[in-house]
Amino acid sequence: MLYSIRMRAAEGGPHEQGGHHISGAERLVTKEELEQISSELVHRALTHSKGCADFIRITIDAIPDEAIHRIPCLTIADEQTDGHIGEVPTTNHEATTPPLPLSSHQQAEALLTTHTAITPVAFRRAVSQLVSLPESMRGAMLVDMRTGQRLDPWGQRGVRVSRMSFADETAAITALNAAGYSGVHLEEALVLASKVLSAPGVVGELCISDDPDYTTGYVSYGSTYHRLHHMKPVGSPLGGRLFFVDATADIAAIKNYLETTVTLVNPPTFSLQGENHETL
Ligand code: PML
Ligand code: MG
Repeated sequence: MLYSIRMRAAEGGPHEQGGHHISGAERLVTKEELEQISSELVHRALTHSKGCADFIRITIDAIPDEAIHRIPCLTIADEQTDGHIGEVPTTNHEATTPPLPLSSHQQAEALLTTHTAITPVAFRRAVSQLVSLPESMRGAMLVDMRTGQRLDPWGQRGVRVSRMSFADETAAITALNAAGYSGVHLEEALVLASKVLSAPGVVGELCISDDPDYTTGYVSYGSTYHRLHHMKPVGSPLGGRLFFVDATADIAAIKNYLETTVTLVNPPTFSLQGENHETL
């Protein structure tokens, strides 16, 4: 029997009463792990770079074995960018041989629009909606992959991906470390991104962390997760997630799957081992 343990924390009161979101995290764990993980999640809420929580809610539910859905882990790719975030007006990429790397947002656009049906117009419109919000959303925005129009009606809450974990966290972290990857941001994002792309109708994701000191984000599509550095300025608390979907997709079914289906992600696999990809 596994237990779902979920933490959400805010400053200035509960989220429902206007509190400012500080942190959210979760795991699927055994009974023996519950006390240790609860204490780790409380510690995280009290020491977060976004502030010190004065509201922390921990929810624990037992999960029947037959409710558990297993999925593969996305494969990690590290993308080279030129160290800038967006447009770089002085660089003429066409005239340069070999071509210089793109900025992080240009590379994100190139990856998603070359390998999926997401259009450049949709990418730009969706990213501009995300980065012009006054405050980060708690969940993700669902956007039309052809137009970039927001499709979900859930305001600042959006869709919150929940009830997921690595099937064997020790094996997953060992495999990540052996390939030169470490850090809770990457571990949790890889689980979440794997679940997101397993939802019917989702063709791609873009993520910018809302943690002020963490500027690495990613795009994902198919079976791959592409890490991108410098996705926002250091110190910015603005981030979020965009899930690109086909306009004909069933938005309520996607939300229901992402929020409620209990999902275990198999450990990641790597073809090349041993490079150094230090993360926070
Ligand atoms: C978050 O803070 O929720 C997003 C973390 C993105 C991790 C990207 C990476 O390091 O691969
Ligand atoms: Mg965060």
